[in-house]
Amino acid sequence: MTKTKLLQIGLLPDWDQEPLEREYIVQRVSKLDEIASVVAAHGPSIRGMATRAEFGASAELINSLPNLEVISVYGVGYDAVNLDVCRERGIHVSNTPGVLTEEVADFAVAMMLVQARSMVGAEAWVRNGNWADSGAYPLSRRAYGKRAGVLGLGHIGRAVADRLAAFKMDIAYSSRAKKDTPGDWAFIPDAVELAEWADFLFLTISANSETRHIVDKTVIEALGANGTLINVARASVIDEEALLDALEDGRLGNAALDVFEGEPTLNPRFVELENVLLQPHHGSATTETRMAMGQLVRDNLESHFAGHGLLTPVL
Ligand code: 8YV
Repeated sequence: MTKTKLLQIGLLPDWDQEPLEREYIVQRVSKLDEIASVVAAHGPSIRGMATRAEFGASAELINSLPNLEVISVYGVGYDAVNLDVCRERGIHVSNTPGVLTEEVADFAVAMMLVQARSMVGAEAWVRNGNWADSGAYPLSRRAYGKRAGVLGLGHIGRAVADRLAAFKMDIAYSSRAKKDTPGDWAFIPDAVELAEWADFLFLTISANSETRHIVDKTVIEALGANGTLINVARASVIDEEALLDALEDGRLGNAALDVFEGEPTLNPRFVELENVLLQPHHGSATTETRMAMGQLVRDNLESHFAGHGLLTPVL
């Protein structure tokens, strides 16, 4: 039987690459600027696409593949896939929800603790001999018992909040609608009010045109000089210029960020700051979770091409 041809955008670990190539003819591009030549050579014969969430699939790319049927996204976020064009063209889209929820929640909580307890600076203090030479490291800040605001109580937001509840933190959340939660969690729909209330504000909201820059200057200032902003969602949910300004002049106390505009290249202003924890978009990046994500990408493709529809459809 002739194998189906796939376009793969972004590199995948060998444990995904090998089974993918056993099943399909894979045209792989590691960078977006390599796409044009692959499309020119193979465009009409490509029926499926496997793409990493950060690369997605633009309208231009989708429209250059006239026989594309399915896009399987490696990641839960599908903000980089042009869903309008997929809808028009009847292209099916899947993502990898569920398998990364707990992992990203662990990571978000770890970022809070690392930042509150100044663990990065404290580690350097030990390594560079300051502990022995200068004595104790400056005091850090408490996390347990404080107020945690969760902006976006989807699966990941809920998993974060469940963990924070175990830290005896007060929980409030913002969501489109009130959710079924433990009775003492407060529903504060307005982002500014949530930020005003919170000591730690977690961003776990989906990125789309409605949530773009939902964390703007007003929200950042409401969180304030004693507040910490933790972003495991997408850079687009924050007005990054406003964030940098506020971190630089102390209107915002701290931030812990896993996502950046233009990543993997960062605005150089970030690296000058001592009150921000910078992480390379790796909230889901454990071997266990990445294996499960890769499996789900392949299972979705297999189910589609077997005529059974997608297992975790977005569209
Ligand atoms: C992935 C992500 O790290 O799930 C998402 O939406 O952003 C991450 O889990 C990344 O997109 C994998 O390439």
